Amino acid sequence: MITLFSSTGCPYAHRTRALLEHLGQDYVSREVDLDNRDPELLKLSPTGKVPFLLDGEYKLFESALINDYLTEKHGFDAAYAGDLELRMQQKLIMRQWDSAVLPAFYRSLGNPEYLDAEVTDAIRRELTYMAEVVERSGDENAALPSLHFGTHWARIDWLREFSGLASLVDEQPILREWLDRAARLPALQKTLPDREETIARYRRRFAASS
Ligand SMILES: N[C@@H](CCC(=O)N[C@@H](CS)C(=O)NCC(=O)O)C(=O)O
Repeated sequence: MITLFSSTGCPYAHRTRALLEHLGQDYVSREVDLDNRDPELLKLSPTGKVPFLLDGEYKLFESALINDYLTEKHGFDAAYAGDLELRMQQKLIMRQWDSAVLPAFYRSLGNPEYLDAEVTDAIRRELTYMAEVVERSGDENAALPSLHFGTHWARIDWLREFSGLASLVDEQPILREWLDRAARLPALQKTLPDREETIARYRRRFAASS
Protein backbone atom coordinates (compact mmCIF):
# COMPACT_ATOMS: atom_id res chain seq x y z
CA MET A 1 0.00 0.00 0.00
CA ILE A 2 1.19 3.50 -0.85
CA THR A 3 1.17 6.14 1.87
CA LEU A 4 1.82 9.71 0.80
CA PHE A 5 2.75 12.33 3.37
CA SER A 6 1.26 15.38 1.76
CA SER A 7 -0.06 18.83 2.48
CA THR A 8 -3.15 19.97 0.55
CA GLY A 9 -1.73 23.41 -0.18
CA CYS A 10 1.72 22.21 -1.29
CA PRO A 11 2.28 22.40 -5.08
CA TYR A 12 5.09 19.81 -4.91
CA ALA A 13 2.93 17.26 -3.09
CA HIS A 14 0.15 18.19 -5.50
CA ARG A 15 2.32 16.82 -8.37
CA THR A 16 2.28 13.39 -6.79
CA ARG A 17 -1.40 13.47 -5.79
CA ALA A 18 -2.26 14.42 -9.38
CA LEU A 19 -0.11 11.60 -10.78
CA LEU A 20 -1.65 9.01 -8.44
CA GLU A 21 -5.07 10.26 -9.50
CA HIS A 22 -4.07 10.08 -13.16
CA LEU A 23 -2.75 6.52 -12.71
CA GLY A 24 -5.86 5.51 -10.77
CA GLN A 25 -3.66 4.22 -7.94
CA ASP A 26 -5.13 3.75 -4.48
CA TYR A 27 -3.16 5.43 -1.74
CA VAL A 28 -3.48 6.70 1.78
CA SER A 29 -2.83 10.41 2.14
CA ARG A 30 -1.40 11.64 5.44
CA GLU A 31 -2.03 15.34 5.75
CA VAL A 32 1.00 17.10 7.25
CA ASP A 33 0.69 20.40 9.09
CA LEU A 34 3.80 22.22 7.90
CA ASP A 35 3.84 24.40 11.03
CA ASN A 36 3.68 21.41 13.32
CA ARG A 37 5.41 18.55 11.53
CA ASP A 38 4.24 14.95 11.95
CA PRO A 39 6.86 13.25 14.21
CA GLU A 40 6.62 10.11 12.08
CA LEU A 41 7.60 12.07 8.96
CA LEU A 42 10.56 13.59 10.80
CA LYS A 43 11.63 10.10 11.83
CA LEU A 44 11.32 8.69 8.30
CA SER A 45 12.64 11.55 6.21
CA PRO A 46 15.96 13.38 6.35
CA THR A 47 14.32 16.58 5.02
CA GLY A 48 10.91 16.37 6.72
CA LYS A 49 9.40 17.85 3.54
CA VAL A 50 6.31 16.82 1.64
CA PRO A 51 5.72 14.95 -0.56
CA PHE A 52 7.20 11.87 1.08
CA LEU A 53 6.32 8.44 -0.29
CA LEU A 54 6.13 5.19 1.59
CA ASP A 55 5.51 2.26 -0.75
CA GLY A 56 5.43 -0.72 1.60
CA GLU A 57 8.84 -0.41 3.24
CA TYR A 58 10.29 1.67 0.43
CA LYS A 59 10.82 5.37 1.15
CA LEU A 60 11.36 8.19 -1.34
CA PHE A 61 11.23 11.96 -1.32
CA GLU A 62 11.54 14.81 -3.87
CA SER A 63 8.44 15.16 -6.03
CA ALA A 64 10.14 14.74 -9.43
CA LEU A 65 11.82 11.50 -8.33
CA ILE A 66 8.70 10.15 -6.65
CA ASN A 67 6.80 10.79 -9.87
CA ASP A 68 9.49 9.11 -11.98
CA TYR A 69 9.37 6.11 -9.63
CA LEU A 70 5.56 5.82 -9.78
CA THR A 71 5.62 6.29 -13.54
CA GLU A 72 8.11 3.47 -14.07
CA LYS A 73 6.44 1.19 -11.57
CA HIS A 74 2.89 1.64 -12.84
CA GLY A 75 3.60 2.04 -16.56
CA PHE A 76 2.63 5.54 -17.67
CA ASP A 77 3.62 5.10 -21.34
CA ALA A 78 3.38 8.68 -22.56
CA ALA A 79 5.10 10.13 -19.50
CA TYR A 80 7.97 11.63 -21.48
CA ALA A 81 8.86 11.94 -25.17
CA GLY A 82 10.03 8.68 -26.74
CA ASP A 83 12.96 10.47 -28.38
CA LEU A 84 16.03 10.37 -26.10
CA GLU A 85 17.29 13.89 -26.88
CA LEU A 86 13.88 15.48 -26.34
CA ARG A 87 13.27 13.40 -23.21
CA MET A 88 16.46 14.76 -21.62
CA GLN A 89 15.45 18.30 -22.54
CA GLN A 90 12.02 17.77 -20.96
CA LYS A 91 13.74 16.62 -17.75
CA LEU A 92 16.08 19.59 -17.99
CA ILE A 93 13.30 22.18 -18.16
CA MET A 94 11.59 20.50 -15.22
CA ARG A 95 14.79 21.01 -13.24
CA GLN A 96 15.28 24.58 -14.40
CA TRP A 97 11.68 25.40 -13.47
CA ASP A 98 12.33 24.16 -9.93
CA SER A 99 15.81 25.61 -9.49
CA ALA A 100 15.56 28.96 -11.31
CA VAL A 101 11.97 29.97 -12.08
CA LEU A 102 10.15 28.96 -8.88
CA PRO A 103 12.66 30.58 -6.48
CA ALA A 104 12.23 33.84 -8.45
CA PHE A 105 8.45 33.50 -8.15
CA TYR A 106 8.57 33.00 -4.37
CA ARG A 107 11.05 35.84 -3.88
CA SER A 108 9.01 38.22 -6.02
CA LEU A 109 5.89 37.49 -3.96
CA GLY A 110 7.67 38.73 -0.86
CA ASN A 111 9.39 41.58 -2.71
CA PRO A 112 8.13 42.69 -6.15
CA GLU A 113 11.41 44.64 -6.66
CA TYR A 114 13.21 41.32 -6.76
CA LEU A 115 12.32 40.99 -10.45
CA ASP A 116 14.77 43.71 -11.47
CA ALA A 117 16.25 44.00 -14.98
CA GLU A 118 18.98 41.44 -14.36
CA VAL A 119 16.75 38.77 -12.77
CA THR A 120 14.04 39.41 -15.36
CA ASP A 121 16.53 38.87 -18.17
CA ALA A 122 17.74 35.59 -16.60
CA ILE A 123 14.15 34.33 -16.16
CA ARG A 124 13.23 35.38 -19.70
CA ARG A 125 16.09 33.26 -21.04
CA GLU A 126 14.93 30.26 -18.99
CA LEU A 127 11.33 30.69 -20.19
CA THR A 128 12.41 31.10 -23.82
CA TYR A 129 14.28 27.81 -23.62
CA MET A 130 11.32 26.13 -21.92
CA ALA A 131 9.04 27.37 -24.70
CA GLU A 132 11.37 25.86 -27.33
CA VAL A 133 11.29 22.46 -25.65
CA VAL A 134 7.53 22.60 -25.11
CA GLU A 135 7.04 23.44 -28.78
CA ARG A 136 9.19 20.48 -29.82
CA SER A 137 7.24 18.24 -27.43
CA GLY A 138 3.92 18.69 -29.29
CA ASP A 139 0.62 18.51 -27.44
CA GLU A 140 0.93 15.45 -25.29
CA ASN A 141 -1.32 16.68 -22.53
CA ALA A 142 -1.17 13.86 -20.05
CA ALA A 143 2.64 13.73 -20.03
CA LEU A 144 4.50 13.95 -16.74
CA PRO A 145 6.03 17.41 -17.41
CA SER A 146 2.47 18.80 -17.57
CA LEU A 147 1.78 17.63 -14.03
CA HIS A 148 5.18 18.89 -12.91
CA PHE A 149 4.58 22.44 -14.17
CA GLY A 150 0.81 22.64 -13.90
CA THR A 151 0.51 22.62 -10.10
CA HIS A 152 2.69 25.70 -9.71
CA TRP A 153 1.35 27.41 -12.81
CA ALA A 154 -2.21 27.27 -11.40
CA ARG A 155 -0.94 29.11 -8.31
CA ILE A 156 1.30 31.57 -10.20
CA ASP A 157 -1.69 32.50 -12.35
CA TRP A 158 -3.92 32.95 -9.28
CA LEU A 159 -1.27 35.20 -7.75
CA ARG A 160 -0.49 37.24 -10.88
CA GLU A 161 -1.59 40.42 -9.10
CA PHE A 162 1.24 39.94 -6.58
CA SER A 163 4.11 38.69 -8.74
CA GLY A 164 5.37 39.76 -12.17
CA LEU A 165 6.33 36.20 -13.03
CA ALA A 166 3.02 35.40 -14.71
CA SER A 167 3.49 38.28 -17.16
CA LEU A 168 6.95 36.98 -18.11
CA VAL A 169 5.27 33.66 -18.96
CA ASP A 170 2.61 35.55 -20.97
CA GLU A 171 5.42 36.81 -23.23
CA GLN A 172 5.81 33.21 -24.45
CA PRO A 173 2.40 32.36 -25.98
CA ILE A 174 3.25 28.74 -26.76
CA LEU A 175 4.46 28.12 -23.24
CA ARG A 176 1.54 30.02 -21.70
CA GLU A 177 -1.00 28.02 -23.68
CA TRP A 178 0.69 24.74 -22.79
CA LEU A 179 0.78 25.66 -19.09
CA ASP A 180 -2.90 26.62 -19.17
CA ARG A 181 -3.74 23.23 -20.65
CA ALA A 182 -1.56 21.50 -18.06
CA ALA A 183 -3.33 23.28 -15.20
CA ARG A 184 -6.70 22.18 -16.61
CA LEU A 185 -5.83 18.46 -16.68
CA PRO A 186 -8.60 16.57 -14.84
CA ALA A 187 -6.20 14.79 -12.45
CA LEU A 188 -4.69 18.12 -11.49
CA GLN A 189 -8.01 19.94 -11.14
CA LYS A 190 -9.42 17.17 -8.99
CA THR A 191 -6.55 17.52 -6.51
CA LEU A 192 -6.34 21.34 -6.55
CA PRO A 193 -6.80 23.21 -3.25
CA ASP A 194 -9.27 26.06 -2.80
CA ARG A 195 -8.24 29.15 -4.77
CA GLU A 196 -9.10 31.86 -2.24
CA GLU A 197 -7.58 29.96 0.66
CA THR A 198 -4.41 29.40 -1.36
CA ILE A 199 -4.07 33.08 -2.30
CA ALA A 200 -4.62 34.11 1.33
CA ARG A 201 -2.05 31.59 2.60
CA TYR A 202 0.63 32.71 0.15
CA ARG A 203 -0.06 36.35 0.94
CA ARG A 204 0.29 35.69 4.68
CA ARG A 205 3.45 33.71 4.22
CA PHE A 206 5.23 35.93 1.73
CA ALA A 207 4.03 39.33 2.92
CA ALA A 208 5.93 38.50 6.09
CA SER A 209 9.20 38.32 4.16
CA SER A 210 8.72 41.60 2.25
N1 LIG B 1 12.19 19.94 -3.87
C1 LIG B 1 11.11 19.42 -3.05
C2 LIG B 1 10.38 20.59 -2.44
C3 LIG B 1 9.32 20.14 -1.43
C4 LIG B 1 8.90 21.29 -0.51
O1 LIG B 1 9.56 22.33 -0.45
N2 LIG B 1 7.82 21.07 0.24
C5 LIG B 1 7.42 22.08 1.21
C6 LIG B 1 5.93 22.28 1.27
S1 LIG B 1 5.31 22.95 -0.22
C7 LIG B 1 7.84 21.63 2.59
O2 LIG B 1 7.69 20.47 2.95
N3 LIG B 1 8.35 22.58 3.36
C8 LIG B 1 8.74 22.34 4.68
C9 LIG B 1 10.16 22.72 4.92
O3 LIG B 1 10.79 23.32 4.03
O4 LIG B 1 10.65 22.41 5.99
C10 LIG B 1 10.20 18.54 -3.88
O5 LIG B 1 10.16 18.74 -5.10
O6 LIG B 1 9.57 17.62 -3.33
